[in-house]
Amino acid sequence: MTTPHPMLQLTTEVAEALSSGQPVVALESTIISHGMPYPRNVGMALEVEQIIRDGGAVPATIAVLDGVPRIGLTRDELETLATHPDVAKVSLRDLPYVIARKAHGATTVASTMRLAALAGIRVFVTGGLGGVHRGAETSFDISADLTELGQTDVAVVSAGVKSILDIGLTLESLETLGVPVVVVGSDEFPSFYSRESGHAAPMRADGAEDVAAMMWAKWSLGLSGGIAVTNPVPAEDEIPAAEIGVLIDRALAECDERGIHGKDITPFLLGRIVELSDGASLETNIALVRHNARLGAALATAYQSLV
Ligand code: PSU
Ligand code: MN
Repeated sequence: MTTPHPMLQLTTEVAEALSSGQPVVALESTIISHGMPYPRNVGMALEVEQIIRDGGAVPATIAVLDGVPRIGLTRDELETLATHPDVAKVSLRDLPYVIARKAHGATTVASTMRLAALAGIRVFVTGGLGGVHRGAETSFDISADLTELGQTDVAVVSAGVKSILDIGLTLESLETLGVPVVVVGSDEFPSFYSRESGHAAPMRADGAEDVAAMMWAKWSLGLSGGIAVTNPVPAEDEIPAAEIGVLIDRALAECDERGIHGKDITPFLLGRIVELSDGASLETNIALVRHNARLGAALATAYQSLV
């Protein structure tokens, strides 16, 4: 077992689970503070923790509170993240700033991965990954989620990459970075709201044991970096790609018109897509996070039995 970094504060439950070799699943907090409206965000956060417990693992939601990187949060702390107006979106580059200023921060996939790894957690569940934005050839807007996947040893369960991003370029980047992208139970890479993206699955696995065996093989060989474990949204919850595509294009055009850029792009687009879809995209988002939590608990359990 890795000794957690002394600057982290773990809950007793998470610390005991890690030291006794029980499965632990990390969860991010940007999805709570900047990814969904209140009160659905806090409802989702609590529900996902319960799904992970029901799956036999211990949940560890990660955030920075008063400048302290926290691994595992109380219900009140989740509520704070969901409602507090001054919770910054914290990617990898922002960690030193929020820690030094003793501020609150909601961690993205990139920073959650790094803090999870520093705690000794190998499985992390989220909704969607960041990636290469459309137009990145001029904007250079490429999420630090990708470079982090290239270097930090955590398996990240997501429902793929939204078509607010350039899915093809995101897959190319992940290949360059040496990141295995494995789709569970499908031959097509999904696009978050939909099971389809028009891109083939780079690799396919059929269940948590298959993915756990890849984690073991990668890290036993000393191949550092993450694994993008992609879990397509269940068919009954998906929004057809063509239907959501129209709304995504409209939200992207508005983003341009308003001159929104940098770290504000993803939260703006997510919020607008919820409005434009009359809330349907939020229901799909919550359903796919639940589905990912079930897989994450099974994956942490399967991996723990190999190490
Ligand atoms: N995609 C979603 N929901 C989210 C995010 C992405 O469907 O909440 C968040 C995640 O925290 C992800 C971050 O790591 O946005 C990526 O932001 P950026 O593109 O600024 O790196
Ligand atoms: Mn960006």
